[in-house]
Amino acid sequence: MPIDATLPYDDNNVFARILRGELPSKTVYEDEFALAFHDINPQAPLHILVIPKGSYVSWDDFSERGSDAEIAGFVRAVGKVARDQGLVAPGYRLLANVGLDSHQEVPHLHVHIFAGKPLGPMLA
Ligand code: IU
Repeated sequence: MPIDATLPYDDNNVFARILRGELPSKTVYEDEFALAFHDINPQAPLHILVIPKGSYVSWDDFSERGSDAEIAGFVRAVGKVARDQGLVAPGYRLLANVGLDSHQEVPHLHVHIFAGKPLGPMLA
């Protein structure tokens, strides 16, 4: 079910539980600001999610309440994950869903990295 991105942060969402180590994830990168792991239901040959360590519902919430250090750290982490995975030359796609119409399902900000094949034109 898609979530309403205007609702308050839910501490029991699945990505909060991954961050607390209560649920496993196939981690590919971690630093002070971000955790990156393989999506459990990949939609491309390589499908990684990058999440901020802070408690933010969506890109909207993060861009409004996140500190400059958190935002810079998170953006740099997304770029580093892609570089570390060797994705810059072949290319990759970033996506962040926000709320109901986007069909955001997990109420903790996540940036999808899709890669591993020509992805074709963007579909709205
Ligand atoms: P969305 O942008 O909120 O629609 O994407 C949520 C993603 O989280 C989706 O690709 C799921 O496969 C993925 N996911 C996951 O990797 N691990 C989980 O435990 C759950 C969802 I629940």
